[in-house]
Amino acid sequence: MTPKLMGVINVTPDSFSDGGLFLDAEAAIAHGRELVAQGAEILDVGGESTRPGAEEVSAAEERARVEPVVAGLSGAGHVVSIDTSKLAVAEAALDGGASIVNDVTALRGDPAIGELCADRGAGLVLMHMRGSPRTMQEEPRYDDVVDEVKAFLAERLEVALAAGVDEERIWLDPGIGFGKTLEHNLELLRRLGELRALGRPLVVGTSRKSFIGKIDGSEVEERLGGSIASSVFAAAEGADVLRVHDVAESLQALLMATAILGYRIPPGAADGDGDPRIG
Ligand code: HH2
Repeated sequence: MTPKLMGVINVTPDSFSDGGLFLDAEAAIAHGRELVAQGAEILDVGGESTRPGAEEVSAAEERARVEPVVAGLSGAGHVVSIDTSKLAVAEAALDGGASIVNDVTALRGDPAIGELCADRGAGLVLMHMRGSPRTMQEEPRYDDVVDEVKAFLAERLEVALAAGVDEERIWLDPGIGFGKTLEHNLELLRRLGELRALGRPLVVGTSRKSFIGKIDGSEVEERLGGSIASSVFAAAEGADVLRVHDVAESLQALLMATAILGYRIPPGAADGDGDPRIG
């Protein structure tokens, strides 16, 4: 089975790869429809950039950016996740038809997002990040990055469960590029299979990120090859959901890799089809 593709829609002026392209709601909705036509099963709508050093956006501004896009895409029957760490934005998005909250702070920004997801029966993505987007790239250090990310995700999973979120609706993400050096990112991808022991589906986002550029000096718009290679590798190591900007190209690469390798279930893989919306 090929992992699900989560297509990225950044309704921001300053996202690192596509900032300003989809700030207009109609353009963002059209882009979302195009990503679905290309094979995206989930559309991840975000109104605030998490790139290193990004300025924070008020909840009112973030809501104004994402609400029409969430409503337009979920109204057309698409599965929408809201990429936010703010309760008010998450709540408005779920009201507007989103069914998953993608919280890059893993309930550390606004812990009440846990209760919100529990009440609404929404899916929840918990991602590892060291510090906050402003500070995360200041000399990241780990004794063993995989062990530390795994322990963090296990702890955040417990917090989400204590808030009442249905375990079957929780996905975990090692947070590629969030408070990690090149070597940390590579190590996490190389040993991704170790995170299967957490028993929950894994989301992985490598698309266009700067660790690719650190390997070959490529600029953000030149990273398709590295994005695809890392996505295919993550899939082979057991990723269940890949968060990507380039859906058509990623899907073709994944179908090819799957055809060659066949779907292999890594040791310790979670049961079920890994869809938190179904439970
Ligand atoms: N990466 C980004 C944003 N949200 N969410 C999850 N779960 N996993 C990720 O790896 C992840 C994420 C950063 O990418 P992008 O949205 O393209 O850029 P920006 O944050 O600048 O808008």
